[in-house]
Amino acid sequence: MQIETRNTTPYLDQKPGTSGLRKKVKIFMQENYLENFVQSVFDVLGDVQGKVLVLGGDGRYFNREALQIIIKMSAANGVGRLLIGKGGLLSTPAASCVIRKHHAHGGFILSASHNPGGPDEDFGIKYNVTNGGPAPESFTNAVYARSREISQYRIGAAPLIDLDSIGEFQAGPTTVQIIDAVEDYADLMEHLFDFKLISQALKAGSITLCFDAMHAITGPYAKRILEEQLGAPHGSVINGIPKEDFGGGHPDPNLVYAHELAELMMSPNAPMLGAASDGDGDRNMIMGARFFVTPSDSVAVLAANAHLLPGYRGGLRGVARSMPTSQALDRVAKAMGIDCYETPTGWKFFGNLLDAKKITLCGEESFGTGSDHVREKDGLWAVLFWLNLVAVKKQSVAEIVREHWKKFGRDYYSRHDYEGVDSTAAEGILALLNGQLAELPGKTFGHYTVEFADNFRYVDPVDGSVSENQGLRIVFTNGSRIVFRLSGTGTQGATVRIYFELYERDPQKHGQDTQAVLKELIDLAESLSEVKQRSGMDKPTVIT
Ligand code: G16
Repeated sequence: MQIETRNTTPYLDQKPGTSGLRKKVKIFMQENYLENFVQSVFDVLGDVQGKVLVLGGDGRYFNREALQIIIKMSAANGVGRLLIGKGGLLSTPAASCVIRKHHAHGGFILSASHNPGGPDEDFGIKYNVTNGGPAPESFTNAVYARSREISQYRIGAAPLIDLDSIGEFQAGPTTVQIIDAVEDYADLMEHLFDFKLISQALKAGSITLCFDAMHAITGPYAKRILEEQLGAPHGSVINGIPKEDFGGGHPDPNLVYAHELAELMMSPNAPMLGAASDGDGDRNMIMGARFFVTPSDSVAVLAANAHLLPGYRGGLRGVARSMPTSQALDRVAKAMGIDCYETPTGWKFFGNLLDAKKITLCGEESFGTGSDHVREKDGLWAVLFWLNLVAVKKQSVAEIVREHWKKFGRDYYSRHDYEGVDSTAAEGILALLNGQLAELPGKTFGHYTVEFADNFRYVDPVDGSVSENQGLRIVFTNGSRIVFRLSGTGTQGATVRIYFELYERDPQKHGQDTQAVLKELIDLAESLSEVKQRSGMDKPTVIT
């Protein structure tokens, strides 16, 4: 195979965000744009001679073309073996699973997650390291620095690889192995959950299920595991064929974008469990019949009940949540006598805690839940966890959550997003708030007195690394909170996220409307931040 070293000029905008580099497809299709980023990763990795890398993506537009480029560049950079999911597909948690199981050096995951796909939409790429998790900030910062000075990249003249045939091919020094995208992941799930019990309940009809794959990557995984292995009736998985443009939809599993499922679950014909996953399969939304489980509650319920499931019978070492996620998990941890860590937003921050065996389970408000089985959040895993729980407890989803609130109290929780805000205006909103933080403690607004207000700073308890500017939080004396931050995953303008939380111990008050309960905090946040005037929007674009 002939190896070519091509000259290139740097792009200055290749800074990875919360989870890898995400941009419009058209940006990625610019000359050498993808090549520059991939070579920057190889340059930071150093010697990859003979090493194993995993490759796969969520199947969105440009996935296949990008994979062929990365295969040629891997060969030119001396990679020993590439493991690639059939069809170029691997869900993000499955990629993490394959990296770990096959002791790979790392892997490239091609996805812009929950962002829409298609020629005018989004594409993304991220590198995961040996533990199967997203590369830490030190690595992504080094890649960014490299991308700003890159002058050459290496590419091999390898023929196009048939991504749709399982088997081995040679691309110069690199063996390219096309693997079943689902198998390793499905094996792992079988070890964590009581497949026999779930299967009996599904076949007997004592549990009914609808899983919305949103035309994205989890279709093949859900069909194989839920329908073929566990015996859920055919049709339990809807929108199960991955499409390059996700059927024109927005593959984000929340009440707004997963509306087909949400409508079914709110109808009289609702099955017992409704669930959806996102573009790359790492997010999940859980619903019961006419009942929505907030992601913050979901991780708390899972932690409180983990001991009932085969993979977690030994108990939990500790748990973790991202800072804006509600404190429902902290209450469970306290009752169990285990540590609960508070990390910045971004799954990468859980990796060290999992590797150091400080935690077993973790979750985020952004529809992410996971455990030490892989180093990514895992959508289908969460669905199987809930299925197993419903089968063991023989209760509905709503009953399980209400019982949980009765025991621990309820954290009313909501996130308001203002999407597509002019970047300067969005930064102005955060700057305005930042300037007020020092004066807020001790001030009273209606029913709320500020206990403290700060710009969240994280010191990793494992390696001591420091992450600054991770969101502004205003914490009140009654434990309520308002958190403000800018999203790190958008590709157009800025997204201002405002998170609200109010704790209610009294079970008599657990049945109220969330937005109504949070109204005073919402009004306060809007007035302190001037978000409406400065964004020019009279309401949030998405409320979850
Ligand atoms: C990514 C990260 C998550 C994060 C989410 C939202 O998820 O892995 O840890 O919570 O983005 O981040 P932001 O609030 O900055 O937009 P995904 O599913 O997009 O890969």
